[in-house]
Amino acid sequence: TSTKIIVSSDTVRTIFSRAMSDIYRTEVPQYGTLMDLVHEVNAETRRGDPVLDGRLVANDEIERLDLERHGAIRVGTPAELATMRRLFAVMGMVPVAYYDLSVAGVPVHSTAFRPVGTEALRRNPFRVFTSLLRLDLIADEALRREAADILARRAIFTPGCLDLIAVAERDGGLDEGEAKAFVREALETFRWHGDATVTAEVYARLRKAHPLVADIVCFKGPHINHLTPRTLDIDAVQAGMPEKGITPKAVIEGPPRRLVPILLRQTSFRALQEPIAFTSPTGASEDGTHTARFGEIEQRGAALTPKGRALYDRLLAEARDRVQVKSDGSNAADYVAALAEAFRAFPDDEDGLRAEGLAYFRFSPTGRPDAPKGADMNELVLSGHVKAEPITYEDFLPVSAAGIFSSNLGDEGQENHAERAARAVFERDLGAAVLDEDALYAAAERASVEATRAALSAHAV
Ligand code: OOG
Ligand code: NI
Repeated sequence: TSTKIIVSSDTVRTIFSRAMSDIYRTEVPQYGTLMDLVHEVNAETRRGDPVLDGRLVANDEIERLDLERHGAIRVGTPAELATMRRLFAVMGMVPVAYYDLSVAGVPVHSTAFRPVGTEALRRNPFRVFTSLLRLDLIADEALRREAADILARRAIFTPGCLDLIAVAERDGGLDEGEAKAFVREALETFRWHGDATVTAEVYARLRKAHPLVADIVCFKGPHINHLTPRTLDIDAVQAGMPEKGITPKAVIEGPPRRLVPILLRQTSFRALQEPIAFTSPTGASEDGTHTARFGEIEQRGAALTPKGRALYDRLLAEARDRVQVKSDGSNAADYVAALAEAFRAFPDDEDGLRAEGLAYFRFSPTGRPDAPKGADMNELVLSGHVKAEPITYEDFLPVSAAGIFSSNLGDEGQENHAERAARAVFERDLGAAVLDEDALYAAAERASVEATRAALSAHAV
């Protein structure tokens, strides 16, 4: 027997994310337009900011930049979620963080499948935000049972896909031919299928319960509902969108524009109205439309420590308490001003963020000799012996983007209790615990501190 030559899971992920992007470009033409705009803005930002550009080049981030995007799917059953976990594992993507969207009035809870190693993230940080429907949050019991029955009848993975997942698990990976076949089969799960599995009448009833319920229950698979490229300057992309015939929402979600970006800023535009075909009792199909898919862009900044995140949450809530964006967007400028005002309390320079322990950093030796003994990392940065760079936030902020902080959280204790219970159910359904995102950033920072200390003391001898 010949030994199988296994391709790295990073490679499988890259083949998949490229193929996904190609498909989405044909399915959602505005995505292609947006990609072109992001490309232009990124090139311009690099030209205008030599320091940023130098950092991207030095860290091999240029390659990652063009590949970088996230997608989102919503599955209907625990079994679908558990198989999704095995599918993503083939691509080196593991579940990180738990997001309880019920606090935002959305009947799902979620995780993000993503690579976690520094090297894997550098190669291709492609991530997929994955939500599981919570039928327990649908009030109408008959409707709940009907939805469960519809979901029980569908198979969202092809037999070929399931076989190749099993092969990867058995052999510890796939060879090149298997990897290509795997991506081809997996795409069947993620692509758009215009044929609904239900009648127009069933669709309408599920939609009335919640639009998301209809989107999750009525189709053959969990079509990817958006694919989001990363830009270096989200304000420039937002400003450039109307010229390209794209109308973004009135304000960018997340922190304000800053010199040192933090966490995640996102903006989106309205989904396509897609023609769909319902089944009908007579066998003939009936035409309809469905709105689920949208466009989104994001700019990523530094991952925050728990202390930084608490400050972020507080300042965001403060701005939101002062100005609520009207649905027509007419007071967007007031909101932007209130946000900027609130965030004056958040240090906007790397030294300040480090000194106050608000963000995570990756440290490395500069090569300058004679580092003072006993100095801490911040002192070594100031003395020029150590370089510090913010660690990029790789996760999501869906709940704060939904804008529910100050008003809807209600009784803190009760909320936390309910969240813990839901999270345990989610992890049981997933078949694994989700990784703690904060622990990952802290470990990355700690590893860089240890490597830097080792390098400095090797130098000292
Ligand atoms: C996912 C929403 C979460 C993001 O960027 O925060 C998300 C969904 O609507 O299915 O993608
Ligand atoms: Ni998104």
